[in-house]
Amino acid sequence: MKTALITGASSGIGKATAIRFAQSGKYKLILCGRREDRLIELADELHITYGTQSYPLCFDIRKESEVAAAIDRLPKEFERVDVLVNNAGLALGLDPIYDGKLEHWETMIDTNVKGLLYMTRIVSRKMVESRSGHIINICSTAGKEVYPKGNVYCATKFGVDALTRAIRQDLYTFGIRVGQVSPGHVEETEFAINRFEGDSARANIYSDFTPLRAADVADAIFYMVSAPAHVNILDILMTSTQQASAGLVDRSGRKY
Ligand code: NDP
Ligand code: 8X3
Repeated sequence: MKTALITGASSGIGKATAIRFAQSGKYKLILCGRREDRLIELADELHITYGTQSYPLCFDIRKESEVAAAIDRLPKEFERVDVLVNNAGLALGLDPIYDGKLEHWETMIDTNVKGLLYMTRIVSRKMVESRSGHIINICSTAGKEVYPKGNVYCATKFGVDALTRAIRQDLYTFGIRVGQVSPGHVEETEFAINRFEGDSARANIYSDFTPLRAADVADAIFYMVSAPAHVNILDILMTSTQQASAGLVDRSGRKY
């Protein structure tokens, strides 16, 4: 049985990914996030529904010392991580550069870029030793094209896009696979409500078109890990049928 570590498993895409891996019956799971109650609840649910063995691991990914301590306290049966899904991340605000909030910028950079780096550094070391493993980053269409007021969030996702390709070049000779999924708008997540800091009117961005669902992204991630060992999928760029680019969304109603 392989072990998959999923960051940001307490909500949205990470939670859906945990459920998808559990459904396969082929993985033990390390479920990461800051909200321990959510991780415990998910671990219980996966155990009852699918018989999955999960280990909730609570830490703030922005703090390197917490990341290191968390990986250090993994019990023996979860020590070897075969799949790392670097999913934890967020957007904060939608402001022109001159109105940007420094705390928003720092939180996005610390979480989306530095947190991903802390996780990858520590977990990839063990993968290099064992000459195997698979790392999947969650990028975004925001890592492919910028949009007005997306400035720093887009920059962090362009950073993820560059890191995925750079990490691939560092690890391919060790038999470690590296790739990313780059989704457009995804509902069944807390992404929009967090971006607009609880303002539900501003966060109401999915009512006039059908976006991707968190489970669609989870399916793509699971497809990547399920490909034969000699196949490395570098990037799955995916949007809903009603979204053609960051700025092109058919908002004529929910069609699906
Ligand atoms: P959610 O807000 O639903 O989930 C974000 C997850 O990240 C939560 O589980 C949260 O856990 C975790 N997280 C955030 N900050 C930290 C932190 N400091 N330390 C540890 N964990 C943290 O959003 P999504 O599921 O949508 O987001 C997942 C990823 O998908 C992100 O990287 C996002 O940028 C990306 N994405 C999202 C899209 C969308 O439209 N929804 C589209 C494209 C990409 P907790 O709060 O418990 O710590
Ligand atoms: C999330 C998609 O377009 O809101 O990464 O930036 S978008």
